[in-house]
Amino acid sequence: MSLTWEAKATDGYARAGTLKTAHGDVPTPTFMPVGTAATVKGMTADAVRSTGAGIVLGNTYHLMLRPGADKVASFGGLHKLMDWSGPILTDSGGFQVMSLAGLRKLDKDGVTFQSHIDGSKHRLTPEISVQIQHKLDATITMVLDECPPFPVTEEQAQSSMEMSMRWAGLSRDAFVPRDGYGLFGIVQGSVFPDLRRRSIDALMQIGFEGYALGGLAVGEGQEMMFAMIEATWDHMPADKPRYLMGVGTPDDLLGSIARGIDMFDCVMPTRAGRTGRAFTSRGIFNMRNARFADDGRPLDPGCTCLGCQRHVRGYLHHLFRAEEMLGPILLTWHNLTYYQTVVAGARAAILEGRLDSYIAAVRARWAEGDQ
Ligand code: PRF
Ligand code: ZN
Repeated sequence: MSLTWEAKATDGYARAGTLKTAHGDVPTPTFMPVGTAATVKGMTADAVRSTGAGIVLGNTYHLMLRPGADKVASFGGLHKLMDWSGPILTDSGGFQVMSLAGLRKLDKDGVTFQSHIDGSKHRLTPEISVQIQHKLDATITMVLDECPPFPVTEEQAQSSMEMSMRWAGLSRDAFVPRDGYGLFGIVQGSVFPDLRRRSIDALMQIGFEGYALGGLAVGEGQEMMFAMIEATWDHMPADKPRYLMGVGTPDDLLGSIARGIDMFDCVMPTRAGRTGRAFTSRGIFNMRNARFADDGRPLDPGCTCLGCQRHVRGYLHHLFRAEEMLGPILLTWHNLTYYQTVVAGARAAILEGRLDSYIAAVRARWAEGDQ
């Protein structure tokens, strides 16, 4: 049987559940660290596990170009290569082609593009994307879709969505089912609730193990993004996981969890960590800031990460100023731990029917700051 998701409790629109896969169970809501190139940058798999992560994300686009899907398969798949025995979700590539590739040409059957690494020519179709994700041994395969830019006219959003729905059917046909593995559809339709509802209907006709919301967090703003989740909540199948792609800040996560989202991925905690930005229970700090030079406190006193357990803020500040590689490593580790802590706290609150007060308390601490 394909992977399943089971609800444990609800609180308003929010859901706490369990994703059951061939590579283990994951409590939801869950945040998936981004391991684009078969690595969560700067982190060993043990370090990623220590943050509380239960599932990580990989990228078809990057891995097909380097080291290549056949190469990954020859090493026994992405889990083995990365030393990550838990589930892995891979994105399908279309979104990354549009944001990263050189020359690219979209047609009704797929996209032809030039590698951003060496300019070589490649093609992705729904079938090719699914086949690559099989070679990578993705626990969760994503359908190939097109994410329209924002803003876009309703006419353009409609024809793009209809193409993505046709591709979703072709992706389903190409997907070879295996026990504990699954294929997720991706809802498109930009900021047009009617298009999004039609997209969901089209995906449900095909049938998927999970439903992702794509085409959001592309510049429409948090309010509009939340409005789209709300507008489609009762259209989504209640017994399948809901994945909001490429989101977001801790505040985005809390607001989206309250609106029924079960899964997230985002480069934010890792990318911010590499540039000295820390997400903490007292808000966002830039560790390069001179105010941390003589600060002898742990970054976030309640945090369980290695950096917060063993080091002071003044050390992190020094590492970033001196451009030492341990700075990005420790801050990536911390940020991922903080994201997992926020989401695990939300899950515990849903199970106890107190999500609203949990969110209010987390937001109040951010507003208070640390001075
Ligand atoms: N589609 C896919 N991956 C994505 C997105 C999408 O729309 C987004 C949009 N935020 C992030 N990643 N396939
Ligand atoms: Zn920490």
